[in-house]
Amino acid sequence: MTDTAGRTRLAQSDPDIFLALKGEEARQRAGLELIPSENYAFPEVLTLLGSAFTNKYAEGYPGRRYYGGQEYTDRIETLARDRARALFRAEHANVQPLSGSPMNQAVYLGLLEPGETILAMDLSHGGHLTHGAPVSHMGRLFNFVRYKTDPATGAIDFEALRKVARETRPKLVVCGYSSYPRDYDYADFKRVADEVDALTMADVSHIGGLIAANVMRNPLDAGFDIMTTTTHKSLRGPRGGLILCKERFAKKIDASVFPGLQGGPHMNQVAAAATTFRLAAMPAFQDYARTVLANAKALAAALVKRQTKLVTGGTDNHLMVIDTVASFSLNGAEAQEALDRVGLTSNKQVIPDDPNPPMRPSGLRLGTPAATARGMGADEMEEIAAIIAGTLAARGDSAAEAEFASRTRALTARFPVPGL
Ligand code: DSN
Repeated sequence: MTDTAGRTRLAQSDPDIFLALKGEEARQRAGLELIPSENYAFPEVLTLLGSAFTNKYAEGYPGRRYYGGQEYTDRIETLARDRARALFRAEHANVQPLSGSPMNQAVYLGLLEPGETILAMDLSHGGHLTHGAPVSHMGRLFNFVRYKTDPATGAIDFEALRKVARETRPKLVVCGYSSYPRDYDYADFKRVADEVDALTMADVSHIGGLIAANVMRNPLDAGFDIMTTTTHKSLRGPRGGLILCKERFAKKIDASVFPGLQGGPHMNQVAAAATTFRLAAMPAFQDYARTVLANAKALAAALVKRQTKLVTGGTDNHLMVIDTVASFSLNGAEAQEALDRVGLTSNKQVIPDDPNPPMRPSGLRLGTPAATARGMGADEMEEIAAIIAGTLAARGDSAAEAEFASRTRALTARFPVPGL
């Protein structure tokens, strides 16, 4: 809620929540988000999320809804779909998934039968929960089989992947990641999938904005059948999901999202997604995306210069993973907590075949989309790396941490948070 009248009312009617809101805003201003999946939404997005569209039910699709009063909801959803198709060079777009998990579930449930086989990346090697982790419902419903990265290079091992594909004959090959710091050659995935007659799906949730800006490869250009992305990460839009596919899957995907999996779409989110797709097509967004990548390279290099060991040695995208055990003799949880104390927000992260458990893993994940949205560049990446490496090397020394915390505050004071 950004309007003054609404804030004044909230302060009176629910002071507890109002104070928490103020606290979170202050935390976001004074600290710095380095979690690679987080970002600062465009100010226009914040306005639309708190708009009249939140009041409206709109089950169905434009021109075919179950309730009346759809003049403007039809208009925004049609614009959102058309803009998404143009932005990503897709034949069909569904903009209704409420977030990333239902988005991927809708694809699996729409195109496969329960029990069928899906080949996807191992979670500790960079995959995602919705790619069939045993703790997820999808992991129980479908038969997920795994590919991994090569321990020597840290890159996807395509020979091993081909071998698993031939042995297990998956119906769907999924690629996409939440902690893999490299780019993919999507044509390689497509070749393996074609050999075994499997469909191809790329979950590009982390890099959707970088693909929209054409600074990273687009799997649809390599002939992928399906591409999914969340809209709130590198795209800077509302929390939500987007499914892009070939026209021949359009009917099945639409029916799977609604009525298969979801009820009423969140039309405030659809409106905000439509505006996000327009903003992401602008030259300023391409500059932003290029800077996200340049900043990631600069941050990685500045960390390596300070004796920090990165998984795969560096990055080709917006994220990197520090092996905190090898670099600082700290587990990922201890490292995350130390950085929290100096105002840098990161997340503990499992590393490939991590011997340690997920709540106390061996790594820490960092990314540059949010810092770049505040306008930070190469000089700031150098300072952030110095604060990170210095804090982790200080291993809980409170005087050193106080010094690094004041350096973080000095940095963030110069770069306002967009929209706050
Ligand atoms: N939570 C997101 C991430 O951090 O990668 C993905 O769901």
